[in-house]
Amino acid sequence: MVYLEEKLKEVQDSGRLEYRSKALPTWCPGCGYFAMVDGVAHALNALGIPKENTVVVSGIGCSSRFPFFLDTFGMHTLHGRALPTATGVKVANEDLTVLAVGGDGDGFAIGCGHLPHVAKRNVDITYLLFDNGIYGLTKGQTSPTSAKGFKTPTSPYENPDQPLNPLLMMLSYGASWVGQSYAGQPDHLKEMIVKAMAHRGFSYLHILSPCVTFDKTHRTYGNLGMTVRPVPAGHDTTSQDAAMRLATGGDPPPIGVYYAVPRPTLGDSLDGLVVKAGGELPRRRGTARAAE
Ligand SMILES: Cc1ncc(C[n+]2csc(CCOP(=O)(O)OP(=O)(O)O)c2C)c(N)n1
Ligand code: SF4
Repeated sequence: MVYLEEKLKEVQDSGRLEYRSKALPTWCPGCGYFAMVDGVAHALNALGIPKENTVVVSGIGCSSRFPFFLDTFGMHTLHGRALPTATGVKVANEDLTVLAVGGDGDGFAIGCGHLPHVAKRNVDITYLLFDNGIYGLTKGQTSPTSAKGFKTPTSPYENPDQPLNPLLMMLSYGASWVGQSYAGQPDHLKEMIVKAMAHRGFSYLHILSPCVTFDKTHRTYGNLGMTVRPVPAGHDTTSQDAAMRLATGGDPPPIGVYYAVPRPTLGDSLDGLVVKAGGELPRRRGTARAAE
């Protein structure tokens, strides 16, 4: 009881509650996604980003209910379409802090065609990908990141497919910030969301997250708790080669920052075109950011 009271006081004193909506998450008890709500509220508070300057865009899935649980602006769009919508929001108003969120099905199945473009253009948004290795909302079909051999309600004779490697894909598409975290380590998750959001350019944070209802055998807290390990000390986050080696090293690959390099954003390129065409740049307040 004393522990709970102390925890409640810590949350009340932290300023994070200001970013939470009155809607309570409707996820199954124990779902990894709860940690993401607190993680984003923490990051917005830590970076001093006003909630009225923040837009959270999602697709469809259990994970994509996310915008309801924050007291920011938000859009719950179509399945797989969080990234193009988030790109449009950012292009329309560079002053906004824009987050895209969604599941492995939303991002790497129906929405997969958008990934290379948002990465190569270096759109200045953060993409939080909640990877539970399954379609949760539609009751447990295999997803592009499901393990080979995984038995689900819709693959009772085992999944015959190899999983995709999202970290390797995002690195090869040219994302300027790539990292991984785990919902079962909320302090690490908070720190990584802050780092991803502080990056100027496209940041991709892959978050391993158990679906406690439809996966009792693979991506469980028990299994992840025993296999998740940190990125080795001394890893060079400016080396794409080193980051790719990390992304292919282990199941799961380690948690931490893989790659972080500065490069002009889509907004910078568009500004350049406006100047070339003799136009006038809009007046901007500038997005609040902490030093990387
Ligand atoms: C165009 C379209 N196709 C299919 C669906 C059905 N559908 C809804 S959510 C979903 C997959 C959700 O999986 P994921 O993105 O991994 O999210 P999770 O529920 O696991 O968080 C699917 C196939 C849909 N809503 N719209
Ligand atoms: S079905 Fe799975 S992913 Fe969806 S809320 Fe429940 S535990 Fe989370």
